[in-house]
Amino acid sequence: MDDTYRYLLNQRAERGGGFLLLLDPDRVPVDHCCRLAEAARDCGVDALLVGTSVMINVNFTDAVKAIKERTSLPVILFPSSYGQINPYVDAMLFTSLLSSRNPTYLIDEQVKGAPLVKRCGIEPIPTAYLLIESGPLTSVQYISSSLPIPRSKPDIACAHALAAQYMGMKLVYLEAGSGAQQSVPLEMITAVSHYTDIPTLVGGGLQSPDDCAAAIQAGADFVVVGTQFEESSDLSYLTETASACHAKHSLTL
Ligand code: 1GP
Repeated sequence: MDDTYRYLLNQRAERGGGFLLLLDPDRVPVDHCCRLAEAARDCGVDALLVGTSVMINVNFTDAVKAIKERTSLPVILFPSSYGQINPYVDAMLFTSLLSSRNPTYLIDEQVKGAPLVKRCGIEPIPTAYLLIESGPLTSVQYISSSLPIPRSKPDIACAHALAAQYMGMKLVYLEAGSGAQQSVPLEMITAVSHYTDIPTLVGGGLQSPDDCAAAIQAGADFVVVGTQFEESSDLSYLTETASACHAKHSLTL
């Protein structure tokens, strides 16, 4: 039942860090997402995340099906709404926006989505989603009507992450927001990873392989990158980014 979660933990243990490529088929042409999906495994990507903050353009379910058909990597749904749940994913970050005090994203979306997850046979991975202050207002802050955790307050992030652990969640996602001006502070990543026992994902505003390597060195278990590959088909850059997240590989190069 927890095949994808175990797979992620194994990848992280074997490679010294994990790289999750985020594909947003609503913002990016589906053909481009499919090309990346096809190349991802050979480039060293550990798994694909699919999701979008607002559905405007495509039939999301058809787009996810097309992506899934192009890869043997696990495809993990990272939805902003229960309306994105579909049967073509292997697993789903079953997130609760714990940094918010807005009940819609703390519990309401989850109640609406849970029966769909069960019906579709998707592996739910309970995930605490924490928004971190990152400069100008991000889409996710705006859509969720919630305040991010101040970037100079790692202790507040730690308290949220520990609460998530005590509630049985399996991942903590420190999120600066897609295209964020500033990524999650390294001190905060280190503080959270030392303070809790559950693996951390870090994403938002990571702009280079060096940024990704720094997040992993600071204590992130997995790094999530989306925007950098929305327009680029540079597969050597994708390989370089994946390898920067795999601390064991970088140390042996
Ligand atoms: C957004 O953390 C992800 O939810 C990825 O962010 O698009 O800035 O890489 P970027």
